Amino acid sequence: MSIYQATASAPVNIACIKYWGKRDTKLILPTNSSLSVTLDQDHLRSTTTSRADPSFEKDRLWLNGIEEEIKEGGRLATCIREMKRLRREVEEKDAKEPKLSSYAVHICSRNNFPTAAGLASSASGFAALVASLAALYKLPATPSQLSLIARQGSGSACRSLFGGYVAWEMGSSPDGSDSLAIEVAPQSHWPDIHALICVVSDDKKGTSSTSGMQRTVETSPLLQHRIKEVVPARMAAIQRAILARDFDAFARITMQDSNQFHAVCLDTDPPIFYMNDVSRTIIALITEYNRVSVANGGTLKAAYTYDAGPNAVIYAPKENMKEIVAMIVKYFPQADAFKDPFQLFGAAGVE
Ligand code: 2P0
Repeated sequence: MSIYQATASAPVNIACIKYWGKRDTKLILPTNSSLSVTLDQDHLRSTTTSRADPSFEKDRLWLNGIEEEIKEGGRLATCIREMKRLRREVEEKDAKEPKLSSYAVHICSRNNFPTAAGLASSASGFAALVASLAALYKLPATPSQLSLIARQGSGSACRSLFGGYVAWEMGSSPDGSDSLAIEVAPQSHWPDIHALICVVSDDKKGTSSTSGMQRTVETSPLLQHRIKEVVPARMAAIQRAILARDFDAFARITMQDSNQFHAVCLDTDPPIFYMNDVSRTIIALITEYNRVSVANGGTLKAAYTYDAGPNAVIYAPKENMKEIVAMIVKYFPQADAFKDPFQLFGAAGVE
């Protein structure tokens, strides 16, 4: 008897131009395009195994060993349904293909980073889920086509289907068929950029991204300015910076966009606060580090960015990382690796 099983992994991505706001909450269509860097597979990734078998009674999923409910009409169910639909197309084209689309699947997913580290796992998780089902079903789909489905699991997941530098184009079609991820440049184009993740707090965040961003869409006047006037120009500028390997421009845009994302959170009613005093102190440190470099005729040497939580991600050319880690440890002596309340994950190369 044949065994139908496949395993795939997908890394975490960290946005430089932030996704925040949906124009369609069911299809997960964003109010602006976004751009991210996919981190090194070795450090932070989800690995997922999917298995189809005629003896399975229903679709089931385990996350880090604990079974999660697959709610009808929910995001997991949508992704599994869409992948089975693509499998049916394969089966219709080739009658010899086993009818895997009619079997239930069992899916087992693990993160190689502590869930308690306060890092979003939904991006790598849904990307790995879709990639493992694509392998199981032997789909002829490109990463961009798969990103259309991962997007419906969690918006940011669509960007984890590619390594390197990735854009999520918001698209304009009401059915979401053009809201997908594309590769801006592979990691090999600019391998010199490394990311340092400073875990400031591993508390569960107070406001989830999903509900927070909807509140912002409903109440923030600043978001309207951001999506219409600011992001389109920034998307073009950061892609130019990446293609030219211009760290100064990349860093400037990344920090500006992190700041504006947190500004629209503050502009939300009631306001949303993701950064804390430690986060702001790291901003001050990086700002001073860059100021001294520029004052001495140099360029920006590091860029901070913060997602929906207090943890800092610092992007920098590899040659600056040692200095940056030394600086962080000097100002936060408790920042010894893997000790609360402040962990350093080490410099993860870009995947
Ligand atoms: C991003 N974030 O671009 C932004 C920056 C958080 C801040 O994508 O509702 O977990 O599942 O689509 O993908 C977080 O949003 O939200 C996010 P859903 P998701 O990385």
